[in-house]
Amino acid sequence: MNDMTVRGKQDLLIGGRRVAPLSGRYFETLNPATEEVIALVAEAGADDVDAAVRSARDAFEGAWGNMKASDRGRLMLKLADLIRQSEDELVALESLDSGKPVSAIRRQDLPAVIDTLTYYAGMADKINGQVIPARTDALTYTVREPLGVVGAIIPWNFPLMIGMWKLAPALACGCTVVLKPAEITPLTALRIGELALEAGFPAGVINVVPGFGKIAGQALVDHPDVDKISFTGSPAVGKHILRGAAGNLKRVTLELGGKSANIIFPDADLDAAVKAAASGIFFNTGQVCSAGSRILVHADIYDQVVERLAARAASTRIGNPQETSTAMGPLVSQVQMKRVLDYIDIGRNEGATVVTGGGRAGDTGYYVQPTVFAGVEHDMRISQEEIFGPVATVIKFTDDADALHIANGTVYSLAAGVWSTDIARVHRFARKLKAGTVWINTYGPTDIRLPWGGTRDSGYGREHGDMAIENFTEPKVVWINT
Ligand code: TAP
Repeated sequence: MNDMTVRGKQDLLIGGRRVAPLSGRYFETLNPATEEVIALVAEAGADDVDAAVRSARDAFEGAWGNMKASDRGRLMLKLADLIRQSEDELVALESLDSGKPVSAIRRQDLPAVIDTLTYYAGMADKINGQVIPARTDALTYTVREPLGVVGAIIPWNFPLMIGMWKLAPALACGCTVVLKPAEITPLTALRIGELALEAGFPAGVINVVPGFGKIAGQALVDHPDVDKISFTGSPAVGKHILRGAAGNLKRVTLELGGKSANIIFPDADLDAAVKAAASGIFFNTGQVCSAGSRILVHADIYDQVVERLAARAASTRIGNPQETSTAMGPLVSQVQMKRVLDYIDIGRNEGATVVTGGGRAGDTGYYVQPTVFAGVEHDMRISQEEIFGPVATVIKFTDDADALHIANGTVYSLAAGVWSTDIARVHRFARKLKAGTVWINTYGPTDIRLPWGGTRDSGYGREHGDMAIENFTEPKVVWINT
């Protein structure tokens, strides 16, 4: 399985057909576990993106826009069925392209994709306006109308799942989509687009344009006929998109990075806390926006937590992501591996201590050892900047005020965790932590029914739940004199 390649060139998906890019250019996508080429993928240029936006607009004005909401929901359920039936193929493809372990994709990503699709399928015919009794001489009410054409720009850390977080609510609301997957993980997005056609989605409802961010992504952001950009990725690109979207004042939602604090007090269940802290940073090789990358530990238990965390890190089963026993695969790319190794050097040079890990694992594939840094100070770069790799920074605190000061002391505010059995304390921390999600005595679970996102460098707006409906619709007031 690890040597698997994908047959044929992977063309764009525009207007219900697989088409070659107008430039004729293709790029290689690699298996990060072996560094081997698995497929040649079409590189969308601005003219291809324009064709995709036109086909999305046609579908929006035509077949999709005229379809009953309940029929849209039914098609989404059909797609969920086809995804379920294609589980083996999608799991293998996602793993080959991204290096994620098959066991994790099967346990987490695929079920989340199906859950997201079925949740929003059920919502398609429940998007209501309100009758608002503003006057006695008029009937005044609101309807929620779909925004139109959505540009979805997604990263490489959860290609299937984050793609569906954008597709499903957009489709439920009646929008059409041009999806730009990350250049290094384009394969499952193309396959989902094909499955949607098989399910019966009209041509042009879902278009997939793999390519480079600066070309295909930028063309979507600049396009005057795109009504909304839904983006997940880095704060730098997010801010750039927000500026670019001012061109036609398109709506924007941004899910960006994090440097989340996971705070452990001496009265916590330490077995559970250490286990969750390890998976909070090492899951998906640390390539998670809400990774608990700063583990804040009370001085009284600092040494024992560091020791137990290091033992867990050292026993992580790293290996071939296609094997079901593998817990941790490679990083997604050589660029990401270098970035993480550079940060490990920065941490050493700043004076923090590598307790375990600290280097590349093997010499083929983009593997980095799960690494635990102790003696980390709050103002060090490894404590402030998002590393996006399997690197835990363990920071000592002395009391509640100190913990809060450290936890809230970065430019991010996506998520945080607190481990304690003191009920007053956990409520106090839930209130005072700057984070879109606060986990108490757990770390990391998400659910499509709950709003997800952050503020400051973590993002702009919220995804998931019924809040996502607001992301893809506009209210309209109707005033009828009576
Ligand atoms: P980004 O560069 O932000 O890439 C995210 C997406 O945006 C990709 O599809 C990318 O295209 C596209 N993009 C890049 N430049 C663009 C532009 N000018 N206009 C429109 N789209 C553009 O992130 P990355 O390089 O993949 O990852 C870098 C860092 O981002 C990570 O280390 C991490 O800190 C953060 N990140 C956060 C998350 C979440 S979930 N919040 C997820 C992944 C990464 P390409 O295909 O060319 O990359």
